[in-house]
Amino acid sequence: MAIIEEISQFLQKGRAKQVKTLVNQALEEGVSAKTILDDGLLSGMMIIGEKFKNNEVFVPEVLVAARAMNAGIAILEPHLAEAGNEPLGKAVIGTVKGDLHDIGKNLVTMLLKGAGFEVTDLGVDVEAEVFIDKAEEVGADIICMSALLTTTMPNMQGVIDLLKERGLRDKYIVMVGGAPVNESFSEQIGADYFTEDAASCAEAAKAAVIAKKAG
Ligand code: B1M
Repeated sequence: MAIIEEISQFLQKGRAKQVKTLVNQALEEGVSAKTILDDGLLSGMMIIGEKFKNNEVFVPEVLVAARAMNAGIAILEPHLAEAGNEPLGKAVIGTVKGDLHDIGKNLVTMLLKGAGFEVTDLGVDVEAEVFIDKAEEVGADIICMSALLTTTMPNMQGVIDLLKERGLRDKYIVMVGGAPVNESFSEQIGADYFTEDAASCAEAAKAAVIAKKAG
């Protein structure tokens, strides 16, 4: 589909304005929000990620591409998040301390909302105390943590350790994810769920909350 390829190309060039126009146009043409996201925005960002790894592009190019990605995602949000009225449960989410990557976290937020959760987004570079204090304040069921750097993954453990210290570990469902995170790391730090992508996270969150509420 030509328009999807164009979205990917403009994203890679960091042209947020064109990305917005084309995303709107694709929606008008009846292309599904999921196809635009997966085959246009995410595939463009994967190409940038590969070039970044190979030193073919650098932080400024990645930043403008990320800005274009977020601009496109913002247009898709109402189409991806079609929640009902009653919240299914409450979640707090953030990218862990030291980590500024937020695109994946924003996608997870959007799909959790779509699955019917009330979500408090704590942003990036979130201290362990903030995850827990906010979860207590809003009466969350789930604490969701995202990490994109191998150096910040251990900060997920920090949140779980602090939950234990405060005698709150069993009160929350703890979910982790992000490109370097995997099932065995999740088990090692004592999280409840690792999921690979935003859609699986939303599905698992829904099942976990329903199971928890059923006792
Ligand atoms: Co950064 N960066 N970055 N970066 N960056 C990576 C992560 C890297 C893999 C690039 C590379 O070398 N190939 C590398 C990490 C290497 C490592 O740790 N092993 C890296 C590096 C090194 C850095 C810096 C250190 C670079 C520097 O300054 N020298 C620096 C660190 C800054 C910091 O955080 N302190 C840095 C900075 C940046 C930018 C600011 C330029 C920008 C971020 C902009 C932003 O987020 N607003 C950026 C970007 C964009 C990337 C890449 C290219 C793309 C990340 C992304 O958004 N992907 C990335 C390369 C890559 O991942 N291929 C890279 C799209 C997004 C949808 O995917 O976030 O993985 P992702 O989310 C997925 C899943 O992981 C999952 O759902 C999403 C899909 O549905 N998911 C969850 C995410 N969170 C979840 C939580 C869940 C469940 C699923 O449960 C709660």
